[in-house]
Amino acid sequence: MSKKALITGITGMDGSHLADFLLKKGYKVYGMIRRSSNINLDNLENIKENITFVNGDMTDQNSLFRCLKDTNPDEIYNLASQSFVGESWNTPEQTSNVTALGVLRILESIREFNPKIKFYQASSSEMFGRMVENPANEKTPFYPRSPYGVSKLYGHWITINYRESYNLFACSGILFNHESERRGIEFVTRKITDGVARIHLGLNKNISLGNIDARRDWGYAPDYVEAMWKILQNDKPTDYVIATGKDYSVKDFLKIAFEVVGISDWNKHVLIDQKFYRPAEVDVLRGDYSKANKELGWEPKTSLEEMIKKMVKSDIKKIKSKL
Ligand code: NAP
Ligand code: G4F
Repeated sequence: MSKKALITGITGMDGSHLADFLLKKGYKVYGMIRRSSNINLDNLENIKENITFVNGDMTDQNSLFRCLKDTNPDEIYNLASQSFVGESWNTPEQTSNVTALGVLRILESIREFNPKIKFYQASSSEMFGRMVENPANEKTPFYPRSPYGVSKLYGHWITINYRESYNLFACSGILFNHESERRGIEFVTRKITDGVARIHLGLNKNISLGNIDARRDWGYAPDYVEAMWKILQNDKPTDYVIATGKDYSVKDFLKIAFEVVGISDWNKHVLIDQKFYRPAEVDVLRGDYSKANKELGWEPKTSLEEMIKKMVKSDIKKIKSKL
């Protein structure tokens, strides 16, 4: 019989890539979606017929319990979150409710309904924040720098606590930044590839950005969802850093993205706007994925250049189709 997986955050970037991956593995996939005046299933366009949707919200304990009862999954991938760091200063309470307490609510539902369900928590490199060790590994102390990072840290520790308290198969993947053609438009990578596509097509002249000296360890989301799955197939529940081990600046990203459309003087098209600066910045993130490599046989497959090329080309295609 095929395994059953419940994905929270299925409409997002990772949720949709994970659904693609699990369907190919033969899983029965359930996706939790929340009530909204305009549910957006764009990322699931090609697979939505193969997914069973259930209604729930990370801020509503009973709805989560019902999702578990109605689906009785073998595995839960908790990807739902208010995931935009910048927004977390505007809505710190809502961010904490979804991103921190939401994890507790699912763990409580698992404990009550079926403690045998395996649980994956989407932890984040934002927990390392002002990195006290570079590259960061699973033993590096945390130093979050945003309401989002603090909320993720709660989700991370409550997952460990429920594993240790109730013997749950509950694990975190501490994923460093990962991107794809489905990345939300507010994140810097997609904002750049969309902007480059518009400049290339003669629709815009510039891209307005904040701190372009920030450095990130950027991987490709389809490679990273494989790591999520591998973490739950392991024989022991534990946590893993998932990263590429290389960091680049936003400036490096701009240079590569503009080169895809043959523009070498990228700085002529970039404006710096203070409104995109953050009250507290994470200057650099870089991860050491050697534990995942050794124990899970996982490694990143897609280079930064390959990924940026895919994203720029996809944005050109998307924009052209709407002209
Ligand atoms: P994303 O594209 O922003 O997707 C977030 C998902 O969460 C969406 O499906 C959204 O649903 C759902 N959601 C938000 N609030 C909810 C609520 N109250 N109840 C139920 N669902 C809710 O994020 P992503 O980039 O795919 O990231 C997936 C997870 O990994 C997130 O937890 C993120 O924090 C974490 N993470 C991401 C990265 C990265 O670089 N991408 C790195 C480390 C960790 P709607 O469509 O209804 O808004
Ligand atoms: O693309 P970002 O918004 O991603 P950030 O803050 O690193 O967070 C992402 O990765 C985390 C993992 O480390 C996830 F947990 C989280 O959910 C999310 O997926 O910003 C990247 C960097 C920042 O330093 C930001 O200050 O780019 C800088 N930046 C410069 N100009 C900008 C902009 N970021 C955005 N979003 N927009 C700008 O105009």
